[in-house]
Amino acid sequence: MYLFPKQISFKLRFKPYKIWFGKLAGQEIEKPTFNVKGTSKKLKNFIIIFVLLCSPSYASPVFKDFSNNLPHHIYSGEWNHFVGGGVAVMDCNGDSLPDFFAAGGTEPAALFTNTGEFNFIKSNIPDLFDTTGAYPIDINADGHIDLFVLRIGPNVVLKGNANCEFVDATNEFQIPNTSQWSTAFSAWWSDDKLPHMVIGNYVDLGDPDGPFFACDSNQVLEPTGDGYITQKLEPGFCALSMLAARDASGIMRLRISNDRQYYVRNGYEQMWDIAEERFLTEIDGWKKVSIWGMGIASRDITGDGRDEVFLTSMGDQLLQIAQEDGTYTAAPFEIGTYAHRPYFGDDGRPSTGWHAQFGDVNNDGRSDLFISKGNVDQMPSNAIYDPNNLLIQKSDGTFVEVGLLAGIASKERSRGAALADFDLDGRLDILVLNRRAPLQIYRNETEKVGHWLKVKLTQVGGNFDAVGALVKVGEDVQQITIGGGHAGGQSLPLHFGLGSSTAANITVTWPDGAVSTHNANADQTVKLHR
Ligand SMILES: [Ca+2]
Ligand SMILES: [Ca+2]
Ligand SMILES: [Ca+2]
Ligand SMILES: [Ca+2]
Repeated sequence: MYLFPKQISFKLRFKPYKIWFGKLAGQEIEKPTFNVKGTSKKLKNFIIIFVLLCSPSYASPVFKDFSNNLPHHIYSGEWNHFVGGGVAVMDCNGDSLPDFFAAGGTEPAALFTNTGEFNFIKSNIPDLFDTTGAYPIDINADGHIDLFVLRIGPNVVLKGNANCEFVDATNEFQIPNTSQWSTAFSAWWSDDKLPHMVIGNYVDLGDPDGPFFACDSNQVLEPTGDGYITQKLEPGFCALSMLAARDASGIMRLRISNDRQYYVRNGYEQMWDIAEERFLTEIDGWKKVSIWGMGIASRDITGDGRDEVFLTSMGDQLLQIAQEDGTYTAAPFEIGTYAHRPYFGDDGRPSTGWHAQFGDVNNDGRSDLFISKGNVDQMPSNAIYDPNNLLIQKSDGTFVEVGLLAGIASKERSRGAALADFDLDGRLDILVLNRRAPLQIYRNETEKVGHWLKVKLTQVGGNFDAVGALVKVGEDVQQITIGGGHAGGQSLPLHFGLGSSTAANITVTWPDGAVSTHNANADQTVKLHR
């Protein structure tokens, strides 16, 4: 959006504009490259101002609604499908176009194959009911993504092939029968063989005193060489999201975000040390925080290499800043991410947040944040009209809401979602799965965006997609993880916004600690294999 003053006073306005745009873009303003020699001073100044006004401000993302291109699919069901509704995004046929699996609740789960230009077709998969979500993971390291499908009842592993054809491989992969109300998932590799997988469970449906205050235990699936054994992870506080990642200390730990059901049991957010197989306590600097945890997003936004953690909830959405001493501190309110109530409309009741994800939607080099929102169902304490958020990070590190302007403010009860580049133009698009309403997809059509780079790692051995690796592009570091979000995740190349940079240095720390460095021109996907 450009605001031209009615009368431009060149002398007075030149500097403020220069400063304003420079600050907004977070970089030095480039001098105009055309020849202004010989033009009058007044005209020269006008040309410079015009160029400055037309420089990329990266400030106003524009999305176009392509939901009508999607075959019909909703997430449905009664109270036991108030939570869940995740999407898993991956390329399951090797054409680079992201495809996706969507949970259906009491409707059958569905697989959508991306045929290009924002067209999707429903593909055949085994009939699966009572699904809550799914995470892509290549369990057998054959280069084809598999899906761990979360259900109310036995969870299912679908084995993928080169053509988006999935078959039930729960028995073939010797996955134990875990018949609970599963709502969260994460995974990591402790060696070069099979992954550890962890399942977060919600309410214990077998508890005669339930459903309230009857949180089930969680489970770790531990590889034994050729199959798995299960180990209970207790206490469980009704997990709705789990993420195994390097924490603020740089140690691989499992963060568990827990829902409100635990309040009577004095529950709290949990952090489990993977190597030591124990929960952190106050002695470790793990402060007890109690929220209505629904989803986890994680990304370094302060530039110190430590990932911040964003936790969706009811009312305040909580951003925790990773500290140098390995602890987390709640971000100041002024940061602009609390998003505690609808940002427009006249429903002033608190918001309900679900999936959250960081991603640089304008490629200016700063991570932005998408949050899906929606009432549990008809909960009168919370907003019914609760639009999804798109928070753009400014150069000073604060965030500003642009959801309405960008065209992604939906009135539906949103649950799972994904920021992913569905048309491979380098701009992150948005997919949203809704409770009792059709799927939505929005194409990012922002014209003035920065350069970008995507990085995809693969390696030989049991951890084909190099989960646990760190990828540094310029000064921006991302981890390759499985987990987080709300009931769904993605396995896609990492996306980096580069701002005005037309090339970047890439440093990869592979899961075994080996480091490799690379150079790449901007605006492409770099595939690194070892
Ligand atoms: Ca594809
Ligand atoms: Ca596989
Ligand atoms: Ca950005
Ligand atoms: Ca795109």
